[in-house]
Amino acid sequence: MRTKILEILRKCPDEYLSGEEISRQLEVSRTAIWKHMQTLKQAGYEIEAHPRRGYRLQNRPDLLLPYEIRETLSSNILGQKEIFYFSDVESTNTEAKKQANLGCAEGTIVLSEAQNKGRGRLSRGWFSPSSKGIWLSIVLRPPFNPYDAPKCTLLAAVAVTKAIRKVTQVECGIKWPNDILYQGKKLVGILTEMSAEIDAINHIVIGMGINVNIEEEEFPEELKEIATSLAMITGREISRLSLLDAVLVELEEAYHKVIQQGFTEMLDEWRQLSVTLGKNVNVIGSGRDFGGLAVDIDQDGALLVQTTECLERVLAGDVSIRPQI
Ligand code: BT5
Repeated sequence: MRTKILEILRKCPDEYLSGEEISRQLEVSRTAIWKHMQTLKQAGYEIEAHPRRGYRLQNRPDLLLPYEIRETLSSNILGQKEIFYFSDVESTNTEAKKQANLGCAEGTIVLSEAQNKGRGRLSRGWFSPSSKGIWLSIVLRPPFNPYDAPKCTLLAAVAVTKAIRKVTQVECGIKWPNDILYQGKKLVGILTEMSAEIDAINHIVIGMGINVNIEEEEFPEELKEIATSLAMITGREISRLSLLDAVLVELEEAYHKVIQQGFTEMLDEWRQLSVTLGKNVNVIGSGRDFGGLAVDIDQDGALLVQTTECLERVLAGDVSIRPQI
C-alpha cells in the first residue's frame, strides 16, 4: 500500500493530492491513508500535509527502503522476492543465513543502513557506517556441487566490479579472492558463507560491503591508509539505489550464465578484471607463508603462485601484493 501511495505522489511532484482522491484511487479509507503517511514520514519521507489541499511529496530520504528499491529494480529474480530491510543490524549475512534456514526463496536480499557487527572473513570486522554504503546479503540456492562454492566469491567479485565500472566509471579491479581495490585501496569486501550436505548445497549467502559515500575523515584511523570509497574517488555522491540495481542485475546475469554454461567464461572475465595476476605476492594464512609470482587461477578458482621452487596452488588465505621496486 505504501508503495502505491508513493507511486501516486511521485506522479504529481508539484501538486497537492487530497486524501480523498488518494483514498478513492486505492479504495481504502482516508484514515488508512493518513496512517500510512505517518509511517512514511517516520521512515524519512518529507510529505507536506496541507489541511485543505492535501498531500505533497517534497523529498525522498537517501535510504535503501524496499519501496524505493522496487521502483528502480530491473533484475528478474534477485531482490524481486523478499527484501529484508533494517536501519541497524548486527550483520546482514547473519540475518540472511537465518532467513535461508527458515526456507526463504532464492534471490531474497537483506540490506541494512548500518551494521554494528559487520563481519569479514576469519572473525574480522567490517566497518559499516549508516547510509554510507551498500551492506547487502543475497541468498542463492545453486544447483552446483559444494566443491564449486568458493567460485561464487569470484562470481560476485566480477559482477560487482562490472556494476561499479558501469555506474561510476571507476576502474577498480579484483584482488584474489574477495577484495575489490582501487589504486591498492579496498573499496569492496565479499564474504561468502554456505550451508551444505556432502553432495548438495542448501544455500549460499553472498555478503557484500561496498563503500559508496564514506568520506575520508569518517574512516577509523586503522582503515584510513587501506580503504577508500566511490565518493572519495569520484569527488561526488553516488546513488546507492542505482548501484544496487546494477549489482543485482550483473550478479543475476553472471549466475544464470554459470548455471547454464559452467564457470569457464566467468573465470576468464575474472582474469581480465584481476589486479593480482602478474604481480609478486605474499601468501599468508594458508598453512605456511611464502612469496612468489601470481601467474593464474585454475578451474577451481585457486590462485597459482610460482615460487623459486615450484608452482603453489592456493585455495584459501590472504594475499598481499608486493609493491614494485
Ligand atoms: C571482507 O573480509 O572483506 C569481507 C567483508 C564483507 C562485508 C559484508 S557487508 C554485508 C555482509 N554482512 C556482513 O556482516 N559482512 C558482509 P576480509 O577479507 O576478512 O577483510 C576484512 C578487513 O578489511 C578488516 O580486517 C579491515 O582491515 C578491512 N575493513 C574493514 N572494514 C572495511 C571497509 N569498510 N572498507 C575497507 N576495508 C575494511
